[in-house]
Amino acid sequence: MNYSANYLAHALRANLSPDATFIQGPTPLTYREFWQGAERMAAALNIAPGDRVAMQVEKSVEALQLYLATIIAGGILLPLNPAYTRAETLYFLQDATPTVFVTDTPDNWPVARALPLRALQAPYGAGLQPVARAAKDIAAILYTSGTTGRPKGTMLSHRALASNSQTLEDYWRFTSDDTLIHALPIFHTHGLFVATNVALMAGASLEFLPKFDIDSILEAMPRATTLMGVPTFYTRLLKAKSLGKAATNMRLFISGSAPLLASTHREWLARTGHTILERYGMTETNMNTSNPYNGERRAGTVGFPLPGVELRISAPKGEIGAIEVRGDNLFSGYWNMPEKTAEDLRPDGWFITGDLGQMDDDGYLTIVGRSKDLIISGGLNVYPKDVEAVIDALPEVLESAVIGLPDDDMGERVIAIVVLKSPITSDAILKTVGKKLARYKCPREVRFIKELPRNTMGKVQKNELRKGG
Ligand code: MCA
Ligand code: AMP
Repeated sequence: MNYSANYLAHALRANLSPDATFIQGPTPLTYREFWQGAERMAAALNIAPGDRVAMQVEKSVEALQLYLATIIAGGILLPLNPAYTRAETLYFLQDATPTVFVTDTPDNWPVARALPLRALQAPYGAGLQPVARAAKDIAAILYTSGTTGRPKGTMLSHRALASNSQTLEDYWRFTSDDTLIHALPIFHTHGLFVATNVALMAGASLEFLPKFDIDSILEAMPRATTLMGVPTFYTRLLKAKSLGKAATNMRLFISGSAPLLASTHREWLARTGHTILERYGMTETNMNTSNPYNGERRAGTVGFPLPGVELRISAPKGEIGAIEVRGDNLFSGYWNMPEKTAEDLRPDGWFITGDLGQMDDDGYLTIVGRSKDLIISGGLNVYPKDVEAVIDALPEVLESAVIGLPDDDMGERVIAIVVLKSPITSDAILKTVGKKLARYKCPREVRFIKELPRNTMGKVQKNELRKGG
C-alpha cells in the first residue's frame, strides 16, 4: 500500500517496522497485522472522503483499527463515550450527521448505517488503498461542551494531530524500544491521540488494557517503560504497597487532563524514584505545554510551551491572566458553528483557552484556575450548565447551581445546590439526572438551600457556594 498521499496515516507510519510488536500480551499483534486489519476495515467502511464515522464502542484493539480505518478511507472519526445516554448520543449524531455509526446497539438511530464493530472485521480481503488527504483536511471531530449553548464539535486536522504527536514523540523521547501502558479510554484526546499516536509514530509497543485497574497496571509495569494517565491514576496507584518495586524499570510517567497535586508529585518521587512529568492540553489544542524530559520537572506546574506552540498570558509577567495559544496543534474551528469559532479563535490564530495561568521567572507555567465554568472529575469534563439544565427542568425546582468540590480520588466531585419550589427528594432529582446524562456527570450529592447567593449583577456566586466545602 502507498500511504504517501494520506497526511496523518503517512506520518504515523514514520518509524514503521512491520514485524515489530504493536500490541503486547497473550494475543500479540505486529504492526503489519494491525495496519492490514485497518486497511480491510477501511474497505468495509465503504465511505466517501469527508464522511463522518461515529464510533461508540468499548475499548478494544479493533476500535483503534476503526480509528485508522477511517483515516485511511479519508473519513472523519467521531469518537463517543459509551457512557453517554441515548439522548446525549442522539445530539451528536444529529449534529455531525455521520454516514456510519459503529455501535453495540445498532437499532433505531437516525443514521444511514448503524452496525456493530464486528460487521467491519473482515478477516481476509484486499484492504483499501489509502485515500489522499491533505494536511488541512479534517481527521476527527471531538465534542466538547461549553459554558453556554450546545456541545461543540472540535474539528481536528491531519496536520494538528500529526504535528502534535511528532512534537511529543521527540519531547518525551519515545522510541521503538518503548512499551506504553495504555489504560485510558479511547474516546478523548488523551487516550486516542496523545497515547496512541505517539506510540504508533515511534514504532513502540502497547500494553493495551481495557480500563484503569491498579493490579493490571502494576502487573504490566515490569514489561513496560512508560505510563500516561490522569491524576486519579497516580493517586490510586500510590495506595499499592508494591508500587516502588513494580516501577523499577519504568522510564517515564506522564500526567495530564487535570491538575496533579504537588503532594502527589512528591509522594510519587519518594515511593518510586521517578518524577512525574506533567503536561497541559485541551481538545481544541492537543498538547500545549510540558515539563521537560531533561531538567527539572517542577511540581504544580505544567512546564514550558512545546516546540512550535506559542503561548501568551493576558497579564504582566508573573501575574495571573488568561492563557492563549497558537500553533499547528490547534483545531480548525467548531463543526457548523462559525460564530462559536469566532468567539474563541482570533482571526490571527490565537485561541482563548478559558484557562487562567501564571508564568514564573524560569518560564514554567502554572494553571491557577479557569475562567470557564467547568468541573474536571477523574479527567472527565462536566459542564455545570448541562447538569443545571436537567435539574432546573424539574417542576419542583426553582433553580440550581452545580459546583465542583475537592475530592481525594477524582480531583473534583460534582455537587448540586438546589432551591425548591415544592418538595422533592434528592434521590428523585438524581434519578432524573441519571436518565438524561452520563453517570460521571451525575452529582454525588444534592444540597438544598433557600436561595442562591448572587452578586449585584444577578450572577450566581459559585465561589461562595464552594466555600462551605
Ligand atoms: C467513572 N465514574 C466516574 C468517573 N469515571 N465518576 C466521576 N468521574 C469519573 N471520571 C463513575 C462510573 O459512572 C461509576 O458510577 C463509578 O464511577 C465507577 O465506575 P468505573 O468505571 O469503575 O470507574 P473507574 O474505572 O474507577 O474510572 C475512573 C477513572 C476513569 C479511571 C478515573 O474515569 C478514567 O479513565 N478517566 C480518564 C478520563 C480521560 O481519559 N480524560 C482525558 C480527556 P456508579 O458506580 O455510580 O455507576 S482528554 C483531555 O482532558 C485533554 C485533552 C488532556 O489534556 O488530556
Ligand atoms: P478538554 O478539552 O475537555 O479535554 O479539557 C481541557 C481542560 O483540562 C483544559 O482547558 C484545562 O482546564 C484542563 N487541563 C488539562 N491538563 C491539565 C493540567 N495538567 N493541569 C490543569 N488542568 C489541565
